[in-house]
Amino acid sequence: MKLIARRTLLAAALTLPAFTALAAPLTMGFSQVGAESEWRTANSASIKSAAKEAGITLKFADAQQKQENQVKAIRSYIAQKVDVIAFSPVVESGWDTVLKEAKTAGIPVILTDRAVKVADPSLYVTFIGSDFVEEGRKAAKWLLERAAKTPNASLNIVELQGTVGSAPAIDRKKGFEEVIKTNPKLQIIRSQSGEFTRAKGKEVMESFLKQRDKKIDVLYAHNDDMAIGAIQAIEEAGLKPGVDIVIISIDGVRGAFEAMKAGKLNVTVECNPLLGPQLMQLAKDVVAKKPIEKRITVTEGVFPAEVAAKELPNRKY
Ligand code: GYE
Repeated sequence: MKLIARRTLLAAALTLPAFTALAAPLTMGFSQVGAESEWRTANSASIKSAAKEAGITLKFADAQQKQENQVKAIRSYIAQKVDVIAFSPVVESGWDTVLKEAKTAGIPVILTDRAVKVADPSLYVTFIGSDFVEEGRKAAKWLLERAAKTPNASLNIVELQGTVGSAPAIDRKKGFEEVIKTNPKLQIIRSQSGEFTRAKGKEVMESFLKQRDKKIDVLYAHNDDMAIGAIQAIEEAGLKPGVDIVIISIDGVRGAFEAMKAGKLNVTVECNPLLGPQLMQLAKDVVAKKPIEKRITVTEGVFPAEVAAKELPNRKY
């Protein structure tokens, strides 16, 4: 018995260095936008659990919606010589310098969720995330169909935009406008940023409601959290959300399904935050120098209030 044990130990010791070299865990530095919404909470949880599952050592920093914090985090990941950097850029522009620094250090960069505008696309390997322009179009198409039922009525729309300069705010506005302009009866009468948060969504909706020059028929919110904040403002103003004001939003988080079940939200366009598992696989492929697609999109649906009760138990975020 003893002999066998000693032999096994010896064998293990002999193979140990090779084994350690092979299994050295990959290290990823991840810079997250913040914790501004239900979507973001689900996204962060997905990234953390997928890293664990994939055996990847994750260094994770929350930038509290500030670009300068993201730049700092990326620089510290470069200094720590991580194997791969992944980040969700809060805004589109202003990344050239720091991404050049990562490139010079030989550290590959993966964009997740939001895109950047850089002069040299070789500054990142790939971008995995939703098609936000398409989400805006889907939101508007739902409204066009609804408007077709009352062809003579004009509809005044107010818009709660996401974070100024962010890819989802720019693209969701663009896609929505592109489709609604096909019907001149649909007009955006006010549009302001609610920074993707409930608190700001409520505050901006309150100010929209106070300006009594025009009746508000429709609210288009770039995410569910702002819509949920706005619902509160609408109720406090003595109006019925979902009835007096039709409400359209994007993400498809649990809170939106609950609001739809309660008849306070009319439709949500899905934007899937569960990007963790795909991101970890990508990181491994990138480090292994496998060929990678430059753009990886996510397939998503549209959920009107009529299906909310049936769909709610199936929701994963
Ligand atoms: O829609 C919003 C979040 O970038 C897709 O950011 C993401 C957006 C999401 O704060 O809720």
